[in-house]
Amino acid sequence: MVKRLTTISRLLLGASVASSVAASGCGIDPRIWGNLTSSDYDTPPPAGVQTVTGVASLIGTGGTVAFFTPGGVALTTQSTTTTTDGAFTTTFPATAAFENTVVVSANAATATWGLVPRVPKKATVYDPSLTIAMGTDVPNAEGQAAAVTFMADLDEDATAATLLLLAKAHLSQPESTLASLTPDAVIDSLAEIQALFEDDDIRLTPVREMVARIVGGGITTRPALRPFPTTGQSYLDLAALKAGADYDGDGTADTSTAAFDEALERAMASLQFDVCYATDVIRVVLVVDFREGGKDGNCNAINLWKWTIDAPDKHMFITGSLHASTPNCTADPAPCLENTVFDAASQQMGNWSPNTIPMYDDGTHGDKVAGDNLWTITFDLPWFDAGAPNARWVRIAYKYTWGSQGALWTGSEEWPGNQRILELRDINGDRIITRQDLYGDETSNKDKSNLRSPGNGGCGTVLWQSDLPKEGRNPNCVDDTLESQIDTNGDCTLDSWPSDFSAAPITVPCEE
Ligand SMILES: [Ca+2]
Ligand SMILES: [Ca+2]
Ligand SMILES: [Ca+2]
Ligand SMILES: [Ca+2]
Repeated sequence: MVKRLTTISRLLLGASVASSVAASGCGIDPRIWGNLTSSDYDTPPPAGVQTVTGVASLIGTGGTVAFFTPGGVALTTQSTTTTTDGAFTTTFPATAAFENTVVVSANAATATWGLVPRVPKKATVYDPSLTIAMGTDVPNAEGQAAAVTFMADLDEDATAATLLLLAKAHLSQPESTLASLTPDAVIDSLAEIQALFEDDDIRLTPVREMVARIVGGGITTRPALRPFPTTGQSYLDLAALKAGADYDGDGTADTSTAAFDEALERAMASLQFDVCYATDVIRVVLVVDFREGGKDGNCNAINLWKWTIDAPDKHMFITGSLHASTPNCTADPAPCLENTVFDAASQQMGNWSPNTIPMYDDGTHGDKVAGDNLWTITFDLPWFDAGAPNARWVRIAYKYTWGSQGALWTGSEEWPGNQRILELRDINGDRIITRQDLYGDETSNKDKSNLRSPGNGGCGTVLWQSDLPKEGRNPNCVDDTLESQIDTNGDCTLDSWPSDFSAAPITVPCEE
């Protein structure tokens, strides 16, 4: 795909971009480019990076700076070190959006925290790269720069404010993360905390003073606050305090985290926002991996082209509907769906018209990375909590097609005659249903003619997992009908929850 640059492309791009064209990847936006040059089909420029700069003056020179997703996954590519007076700079790939990123700057004795609410991805590769100073230029949803003055220096107060937001989500019921808040909600919440700090609000003063002593008071042997404690664990790591340390300032050495935990709880009660989830609708993210080399449930290589014929203009579609066995209020007791709701949801999924509902590999609609051949679609589907795992939940059926808009089934479908089935139960507690499938995998949730071998748990068909345990069922039937982990390293053992998507749960205003 690398071709010579035409004169017109040089004029359009300018010399600086043109000089980097040779190093770019294919697939980011070739159609736009093809139209511009009409006859020539040139490689577009690379998407490049967005730059984030910050200061951690308390940490000083030579400290570490680590970045984490709101759920606590380290973004190792972004990690860096501080230079003079704690300044740091890092870059994020502009092909994906990074929301509510947590920053931890540390030296041997202590650590301070901050938040970067939004690092946007580029809508097109021709967008200019941004440099985002943490305190002054955080882009909001409208793309305007918002000031988050606190974050100009990751000091004691930036740490306390970050702690309050992390804890507010973590300690909510059900437990959550800052992924459930929009970046603008985080920007607003930081402004709210800043106003409370400026007013010396007495509800926040105790925890604010404790954080200042813990991170800046020389009473620790190593960083003593945990940004991502496990359930039930304190944010304060008592073992990191020096012997005789007095973190609450009452003149006596502290031997428990109780004072800190109580102060944090009191401060959180002063914050307005709560995280509440919609109860009648759930976000469903379906990702299909169309890369060569995937292995199926028998650990055999998948042939993408067993039933599917390739052509230059093809891309990924999905079609499906709610599954007929979903509890229906005309026949089943509550919880159930009304016919009108059932029909509307099925329509949303394409209602089994092939090649009408496109999937996305352009970084939109929940797709994380453009051009990586992982195709994504997000549906907000009617939902209810059926309670027990062996109750019937909302169920969907679907199939992927590699086709052109409006084409018929033949030569575009994964396989003829069967469908994939999925029950909308949130197994990993993130309030999203995520399912990452391998295109053409006939050993997974393919319903009727399933090729999973008996030795790998197959019996020729798939049973709903929620129909377990039921008398008379073949104990050897695969029940791969729920969101599940995926195999990320090709060893045929499932190891990780899907993370190559960009979606947050559906939140609603909490009732008073
Ligand atoms: Ca004390
Ligand atoms: Ca993708
Ligand atoms: Ca989930
Ligand atoms: Ca694995």
